Amino acid sequence: MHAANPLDDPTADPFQVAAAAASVIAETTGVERHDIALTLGSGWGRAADVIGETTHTIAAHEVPGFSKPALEGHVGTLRSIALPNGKRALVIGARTHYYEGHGVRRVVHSVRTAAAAGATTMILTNGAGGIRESWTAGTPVLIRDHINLTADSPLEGATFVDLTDLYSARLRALAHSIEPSLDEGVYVQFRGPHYETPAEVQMAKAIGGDIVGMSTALEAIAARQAGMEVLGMSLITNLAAGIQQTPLSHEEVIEAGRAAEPVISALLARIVAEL
Ligand code: 8IG
Repeated sequence: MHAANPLDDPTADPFQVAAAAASVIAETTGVERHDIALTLGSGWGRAADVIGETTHTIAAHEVPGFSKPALEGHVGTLRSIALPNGKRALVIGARTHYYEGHGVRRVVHSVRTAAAAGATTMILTNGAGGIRESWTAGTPVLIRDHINLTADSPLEGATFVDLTDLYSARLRALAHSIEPSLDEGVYVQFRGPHYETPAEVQMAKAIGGDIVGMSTALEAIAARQAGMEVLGMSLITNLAAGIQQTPLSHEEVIEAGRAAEPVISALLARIVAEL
């Protein structure tokens, strides 16, 4: 059995749990503050090995509020990495997805922990489906904006947060200066865990979406609430249902991620080096 997660207590203050998690990270690593945090989704895991030198690896379940990953290919660790430019990165390899059903507090806990650990830049990556037919599996895309179709929010009560420039124009310009060929797109978060029907993909396209996924929008909102600057990137691991003519499979997604991993990891390392 797992120890009870403090976030499952509805009377708990999620920001206090995040502060406790940040304290454990600081004590375990001896690093008082981390400057940048990265959540590495499907296909992006290798980036942790190339952006800098890992000085500490912490099992996520040893940190308050975190849980073991639900999925193979999602590594349940937090890593403290010394970057070549002297900054410190916290790499979160333990994403909790909304579809796991533990509630949105658990989903955004890693982002709040990163903010409590001192991070002012939040890099959110994911594997996702592509709606644009010009994209192929293995294409990395910058997230320009999102549409949140979960009908949920990490914000509680009358907390009004502006999302006009959620995916920082400054950071997108920086990414473009490093890789001018990067496309940008609007990320549409569905609840999942089923993939969309072709009709739902056509709806996402009609309302302005380019990318379909199951993770990043809720996390980005929490990052903005915490005052962080957000960079979002999707690896297109498949074309969305009905855009590609063959059925979607998780194996296909994992394989596309594996194939693209060296290229996108190197790209992310070059971006992080400029932050
Ligand atoms: I990887 O086609 C991956 N994640 N919603 N749709 C949604 N999420 C995804 C997809 C997809 N591919």
